[in-house]
Amino acid sequence: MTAMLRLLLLFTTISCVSGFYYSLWYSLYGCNPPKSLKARVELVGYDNDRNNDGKTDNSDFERDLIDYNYDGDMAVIKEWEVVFHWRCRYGWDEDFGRYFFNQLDRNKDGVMTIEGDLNVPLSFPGDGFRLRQVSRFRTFCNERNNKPKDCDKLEKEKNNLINFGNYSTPYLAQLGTF
Ligand SMILES: [Ca+2]
Ligand SMILES: [Ca+2]
Ligand SMILES: [Ca+2]
Repeated sequence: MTAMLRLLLLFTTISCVSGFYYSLWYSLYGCNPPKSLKARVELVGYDNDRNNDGKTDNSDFERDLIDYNYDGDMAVIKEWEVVFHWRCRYGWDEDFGRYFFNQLDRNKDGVMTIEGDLNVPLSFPGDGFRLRQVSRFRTFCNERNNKPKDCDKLEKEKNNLINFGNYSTPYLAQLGTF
């Protein structure tokens, strides 16, 4: 990493990260996220089944969170790291990244850690995990008065989002409220 990049890293870590710096980072990292919601959800599902056993559990989460480290501190994931990762890797809106971080930070201490926030056994079948991503985004959009543009895609991609998974019965029941 060049001295210039290190300086940027330090500055963004200790500063309130503005949209300008996010944009700069996206350029530096060569972010090229998927455009469709379906592709994003599939990619989130792929990233969260690292051992490819068809389900997502704590070991998958812990492995995936390594990729959220942008400041050299692997043990602590900050809000801006989540916002950046979700934008760069998946293309989710920054506001949705903050919304997601707030859910990750289960003990509400302002940071995400395995000890503080992933200290309960978690396990989801692959289709259920993907559906959780769709449901979370739908709830986020429903709660917003000023909806990000991505929220328009929900209705347009509704059929694709419903059909891409082989949902099990409990999850199909949830889809009925889509
Ligand atoms: Ca797995
Ligand atoms: Ca970190
Ligand atoms: Ca926390």
